Amino acid sequence: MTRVRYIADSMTEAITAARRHHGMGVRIVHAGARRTGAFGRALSFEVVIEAATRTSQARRAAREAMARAVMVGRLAADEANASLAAMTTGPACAAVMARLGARLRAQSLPTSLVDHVLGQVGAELQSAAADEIELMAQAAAVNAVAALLPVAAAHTPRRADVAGRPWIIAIAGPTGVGKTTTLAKLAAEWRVARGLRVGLLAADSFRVGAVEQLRTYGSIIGAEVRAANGATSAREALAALAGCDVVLVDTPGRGHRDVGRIGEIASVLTALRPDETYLVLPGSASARTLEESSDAFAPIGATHVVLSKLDESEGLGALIGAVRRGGTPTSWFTTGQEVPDDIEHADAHAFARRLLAEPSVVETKF
Ligand SMILES: Nc1nc2c(ncn2[C@@H]2O[C@H](COP(=O)(O)OP(=O)(O)OP(=O)(O)O)[C@@H](O)[C@H]2O)c(=O)[nH]1
Ligand SMILES: [Mg+2]
Repeated sequence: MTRVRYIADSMTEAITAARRHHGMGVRIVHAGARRTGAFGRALSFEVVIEAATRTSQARRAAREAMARAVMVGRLAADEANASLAAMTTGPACAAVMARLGARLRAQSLPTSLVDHVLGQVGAELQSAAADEIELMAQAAAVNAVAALLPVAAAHTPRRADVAGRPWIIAIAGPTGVGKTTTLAKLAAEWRVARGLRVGLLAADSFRVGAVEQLRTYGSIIGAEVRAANGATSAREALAALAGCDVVLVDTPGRGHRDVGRIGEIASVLTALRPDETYLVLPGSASARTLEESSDAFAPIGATHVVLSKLDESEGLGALIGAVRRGGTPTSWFTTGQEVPDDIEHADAHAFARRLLAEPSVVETKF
């Protein structure tokens, strides 16, 4: 007996997916809410069903019948194999593959990666019986897409992380991608929920509104805020925040063609020597812009990528292309404007399910 877990944004969605794959009479053995998201504040819903192994039984019975037929000489072995293959491929399979290909292309996944995913899914379907095709294709597609996104957890700052020195995280990227909002989400969680001493450093005090935005967050959260302009004053501002456990450095947004000013950010970061540098890439940008941004921001030496605005994206595949091009792993996803809730630890399978718009099969057997 196989158990299958469905996780979705609503209970209805999870049950609908289970019924679609296993029929209306599916037996639900567990249903409930689970806490997800980076800080456990988001909710998702799961149902665990007992998958009647009708499918596997039918397949086994067919195999046995054919084996018996071969034994009694009514069918030659190759005819038996052909019959079995006909059960596992055919129009249902082609339709599922066509739909999958269209979805991947619509999500702007680079063509070579679309072919790769279809190849992987096709290989999995070789062993699928007709009524298993959809379920197996979904699980295989989620796994294949997930394997394309490099993910690595960022460091979680702690009190007095490095004796006498705060843990320093710089956040950089194109204009308006959600750098300051991401910084505020992290700062709020670390200050309010974990009680860390958090410092915020605005690395561009000339830009109208930028320091004010940070000061507003700082006063709500209870974080000390300093502003600087240029490498020397940034070092001084950092020295003033030496008593903090973690310092988050906000940098001004730069267009990806503004090579000179990206260089200025890189030299401020060189002076600050952050422990980690996050590059923020938004799901709302085109594939071309994302790739150009990934190239243009190479000088900042990012250690982690934040994929922002996933809730607004219609081309999540383009983000995979950009991350693979830059070669820096993804650590965070942001999924809305709410501070601090709309941020999650990067999870390649969650990303793949979002890209494939699947209510998702997380585990197929347990
Ligand atoms: N939908 C959505 N909006 C977001 C997300 N993150 C940030 N935003 C919104 O995007 C807008 C710009 O956010 P900021 O954090 O100011 O962006 P920024 O990169 O700091 O901008 P600059 O400093 O001007 O380059 C704001 O309206 C945010 O509320 C997200 O994950 N999803
Ligand atoms: Mg900003």
